[in-house]
This record gives sequence, C-alpha cells and structure tokens, in this order.
Amino acid sequence: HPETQYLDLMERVLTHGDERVDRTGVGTRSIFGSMLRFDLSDGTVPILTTKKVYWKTAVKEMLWFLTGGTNIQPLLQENVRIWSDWPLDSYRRKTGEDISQEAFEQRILEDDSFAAKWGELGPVYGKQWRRWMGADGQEHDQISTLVKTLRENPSSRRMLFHGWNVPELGQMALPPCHMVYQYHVTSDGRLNSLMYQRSVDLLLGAPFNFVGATALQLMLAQQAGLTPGEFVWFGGDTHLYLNHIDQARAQLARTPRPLPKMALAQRATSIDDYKIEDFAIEGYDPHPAIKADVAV
Ligand code: UFP
Repeated sequence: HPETQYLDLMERVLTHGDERVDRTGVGTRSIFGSMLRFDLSDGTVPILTTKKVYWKTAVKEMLWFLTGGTNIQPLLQENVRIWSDWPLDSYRRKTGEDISQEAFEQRILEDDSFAAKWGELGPVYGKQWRRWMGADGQEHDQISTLVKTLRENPSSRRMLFHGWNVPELGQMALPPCHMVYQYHVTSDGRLNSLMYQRSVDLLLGAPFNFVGATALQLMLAQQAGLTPGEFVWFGGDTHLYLNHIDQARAQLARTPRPLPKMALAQRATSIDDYKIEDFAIEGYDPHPAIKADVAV
C-alpha cells in the first residue's frame, strides 16, 4: 500500500529521530532527507486514510496560491483558517490587544482596510509563483511560463518554479516550506512532478502538502493535455513535534485503506480558472481525524 511509505517514515522519525530544540521552542525528533513516491496514473492521490485529511482545505489553499494572493481575507471567505496564526500573532504583539482568533478573523472579513493592514503575510508563495520581482524590475509569472513550456517543449529539463526568493525572505510571515516544484513529461504523455520540502511537520504539514501538490499536478496535466504520472516528494528536515508523539503512535496503529481517486469534473479554460467545485473525490473512507496543535 502506498501509504505504508509515509507510516514507515513516521516510524523512523519516531524511533531514530534526533531530539532537538527547534525555532518554535516545542522541540522535535528529526531526520534529514527523505523521499516518497506516489503513482497517480491509476487516478489515486495521496490523501491519507489512516486519519481524516481535510483535503478541500488543502486544495483551496493551492487555488489561493495560484491567484497570486498573499492576504488571508480570501482564505477566510472560503473558511480556511490555517494561515491566521501568523497575522494574529503579529497583531497581538504590535497592539498589545488580547484579541481572540475568532474576533480577529471576523474583523479581517468585515473590514477591508483592517484586512489590508493586518491580514498581509508578506511576499509568500503566491507572490513568488506569479509575480517574482526580478532585478530587471519586471515581474515573472513562473506558473504561466511552466504551462507554456509543458505545452510547447515538454522534453525540457527546466520546467520548475521556486519560492525561495532570497532578498524577500525577511518580509515573509513564513519562508516557503514546499519550496521548489519540478515537472517531467514522459514520451507517452504522462506528467510527473517532484516537490522539495525543506522543512516537514510530518503529522500536520506533510499530509496537506501532498494534497496541494497533487491537485496542482492534476490541473497542470489537464492544461497541457497530459495524464498524471508519478508524484515524487522530497523532505529536508523531516520532523515530529514532541507534542505530536502520542498522535503519531495512534496513527501508526491503524491500517491504511484504499487511497481515494481525485478527478477534475470539467476542463477549466486556463490554470487561473479552477474552483474547489471542480475537484471530485471518490472512495475516500478514512479513519477518524487526529487532533494536534500547530507549532507557530
Ligand atoms: N510546515 C509544513 N508544511 C507547510 C508549512 C509549514 O510542514 O506547508 F507552511 C511546517 C514545517 C515546520 C514549520 O515544522 O511548519 C515551519 O518552520 P520553519 O520555517 O522553522 O522550518
């Protein structure tokens, strides 16, 4: 079962991980360098079954990246709250106001000027993917270039996009974790993708990142008239937070079920025209969700 790779990796981090202090102060067990491969050619996608993964949230986040947006307001309009921690933390520090997450999010939704001031994440993923500012003073749309190359020169070995814009790292709420994506087209028209993730919260982050990356692979394949092939995932610092150990053990005790299939219900006009309703999942029957706190 493809999911066994993930569980084996989790087991390895749990038993052989180096226990160390990390940026968040929570502490992790960590190994360096890992790889997983998933074959999407049978229609399946790596949406884990050993716990319920909120796949729609991950797809909505990917669609938001593609808009080039860097403000949490459109995410909140879609009821996606995963990026709220950073602006909330910054608001509390700068104003000294002890506002709840709910109240903060409500203000972002209702007050556009408040959102413009306090909902910004800095030049995170969307900005770099769609509007990377070059030294030439021009904005570079890496995604459009990629789609064009997939269509016109699919044997290229230069089909990639990158989020690690060195001079802008300091202005980002969080420097990119899923940092570089590369693509490869086989002679029989399958689109393979590879994603490098420099830092991996194996319990909470990775399952989400698999969904985003493979949803993107499906969209790109459709736009370029290709069929999905393999998804190859590389992790750099691959870790379990010390307050996720019990949850990891609980997950490891579960037996994977068949992976679900993901399909695009219709052909969108361009890479900018996909909606969450276009993503259809079939046969997803996961074990119950596992609750855990995100380290900020
Ligand atoms: N993290 C992920 N996936 C993501 C994301 C964050 O696993 O998509 F945005 C985790 C990795 C790490 C933390 O635990 O968030 C980022 O911290 P740092 O920048 O110190 O690596």
